[in-house]
Amino acid sequence: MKKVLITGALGQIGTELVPFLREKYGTENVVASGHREKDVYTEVAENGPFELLDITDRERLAEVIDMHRIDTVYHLASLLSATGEEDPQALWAVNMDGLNNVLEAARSYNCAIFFPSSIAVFGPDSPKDKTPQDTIMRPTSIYGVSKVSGELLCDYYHSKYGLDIRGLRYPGVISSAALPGGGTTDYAVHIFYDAIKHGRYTCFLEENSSIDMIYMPDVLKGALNLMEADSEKLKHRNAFNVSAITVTPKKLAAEIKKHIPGFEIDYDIDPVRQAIADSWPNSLDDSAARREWGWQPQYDLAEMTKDMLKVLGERLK
Ligand code: AKB
Repeated sequence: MKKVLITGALGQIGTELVPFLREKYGTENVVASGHREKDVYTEVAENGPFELLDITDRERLAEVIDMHRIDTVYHLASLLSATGEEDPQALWAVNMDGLNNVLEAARSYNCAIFFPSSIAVFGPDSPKDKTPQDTIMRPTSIYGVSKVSGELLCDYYHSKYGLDIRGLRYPGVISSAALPGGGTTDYAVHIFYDAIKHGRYTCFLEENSSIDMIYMPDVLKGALNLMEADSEKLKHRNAFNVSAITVTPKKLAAEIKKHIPGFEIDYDIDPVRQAIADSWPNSLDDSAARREWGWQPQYDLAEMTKDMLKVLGERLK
């Protein structure tokens, strides 16, 4: 049986990945970790093994891996694109020093690693539509710079030390259990909360800003399927484009309106996040993921919207 460590376990993805993997591998075999004192009092921490862990603390990371005999790390601890522009140095410390620590610990303890990358690896010079798996990557956000550097570092550790490192380039993630923190695609989550609570939403991106999205059940399934895929079949291993829904704020609002007819959207553009969004692809080509390990998302725009409104509606009652 696997022994898994999840870093950044209280974030948007971790909050749902922890119970998902505990269901699969057994609660005792999935160790969640977070860096804030208050993380100890969360459901994720109370329902199974939990360690306080600051990812920039290399010794503590090695101690946790050693103590729990970890063989697989889902390394989710990361700062996102908008937060990164506020404090590039803090982003570099968490995203790059943190990843470097994980790779070094994985080398010592021979762990497999899941590393989530992002559409942020692409920049204004990348093809805008159906951006290919392998193409020019010159990102202009510090977050994108860290993710493209992270992908290269993971490749290096695979070829130099033979570590089994796999990863996905996530587009915006839509989910109902935990809010995203400090991303450019956060509008696609906030819109649901405000639609349910207030019947209206003020969006910080322009109405026709196109960015791909993916719904949490597909995020979880994708990560697990990639980690369990036959390594012989993986040509790209680390950093597969994945996508499910190509959407703009205007299209998403129209879909929500089908369920909440009085719903209204208006716009108050945040120049920082708009500039980041403008530098990213409109849509991704995820055919390499489909071909090499059978990526097949279940949720399109209509199904995701229906499910989000139902699940979140219950939660916010
Ligand atoms: C962000 O908006 O920063 C993230 C991402 C696309 O990686 N959600």
